[in-house]
Amino acid sequence: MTTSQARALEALAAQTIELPSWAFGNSGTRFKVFGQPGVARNPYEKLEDAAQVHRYTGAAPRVSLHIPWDRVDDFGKLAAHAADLGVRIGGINSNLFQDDDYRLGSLTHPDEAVRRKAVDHHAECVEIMRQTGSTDLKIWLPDGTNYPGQDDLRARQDRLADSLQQVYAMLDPGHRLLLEYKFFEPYFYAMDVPDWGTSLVHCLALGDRAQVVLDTGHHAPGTNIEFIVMQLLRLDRLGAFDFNSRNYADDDLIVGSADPFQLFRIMNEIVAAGALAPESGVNFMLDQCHNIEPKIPGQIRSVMNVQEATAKALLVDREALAAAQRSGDVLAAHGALMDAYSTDVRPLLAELRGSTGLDPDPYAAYARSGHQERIARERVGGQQAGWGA
Ligand code: PSV
Ligand code: MN
Repeated sequence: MTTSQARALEALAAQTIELPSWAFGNSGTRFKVFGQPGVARNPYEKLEDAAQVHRYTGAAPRVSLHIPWDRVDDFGKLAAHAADLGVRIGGINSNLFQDDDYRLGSLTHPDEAVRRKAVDHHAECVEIMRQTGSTDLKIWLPDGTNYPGQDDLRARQDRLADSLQQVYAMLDPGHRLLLEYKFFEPYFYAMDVPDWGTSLVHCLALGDRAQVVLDTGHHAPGTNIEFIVMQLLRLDRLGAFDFNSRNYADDDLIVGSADPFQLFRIMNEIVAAGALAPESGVNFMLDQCHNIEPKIPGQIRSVMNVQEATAKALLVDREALAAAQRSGDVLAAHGALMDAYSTDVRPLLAELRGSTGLDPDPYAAYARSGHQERIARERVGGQQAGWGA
């Protein structure tokens, strides 16, 4: 084994990826939600499914919750259940997009009473963070307008800044506020946090513990996402990723499926900035929906895709790359990246898994385990969980 492979193995052993609870519920498009046998019926079962992903990959020890979808009577009990399963609760996602009061906005709404309701929802989320040991409050702001003139764009920003300030003030010292941006949907003229610049401006105004969330599906086609990654890292404001793939809109497909090269380029910026280390604070999360494929294997595949892109980024010969860049050798510099990207890293990852007692092929090991058949058999009756339920 070369030194660079050994170093890559060490870094890969420390990498973790956070799973979304909602990936284990039924999901679909506005046209159809396809149910699947054995789908989790409550947050406890979602955690059991997530724990399977961790069991076979060894790299997914945390689960994000979405409130109110994952509301339970006793969050301490839910956290203990997670611990029993060998995982823990990750970020707490607030939900500002499924209440009739939010038709014209939530944290930006013209009516003070609606803004208060949206702010208060975060008090519940912060309390859940305390009860589950979570450190991240994640806010995706669905607010926006559909028509020019519908509302005053600047006043909405001012109201948002004020609401976020109130939410930030609720946090405990070890907590972070993570603000996600998205350029369109559910509104189609002007979103109130459409881009990383707007998210960053609000985070800078809030304080050090406010950071930007980059969801890979939330950009216009052709956007150079790795540039944004680099810039946010440079400013120490990249809090987390929501990883997924897009072909057209916010498709929420398996990360690395539509454009594995883009995922490699993103991970290359991460590795180059030393941000892979857990201490960097960048939380690598998935935000995906498995509408037609089975959910647990879909998440396993996703974790493996992130690991593969990371392994390739770790194999970039940084010295050769820097030398080529310094001497202006365009093709040698590009070649240094492409050599790493073209490397088959599956044997290296198999070795990583073998060294920790895991099956070298998590996907096949899960398929052989009989778990999928067992949950299909046992989880009968009750209401299957769903995105939005
Ligand atoms: C919005 O499209 C988003 O990316 C936010 O992260 C939400 O919390 C999530 O999707 C829900 O699936
Ligand atoms: Mn997201």
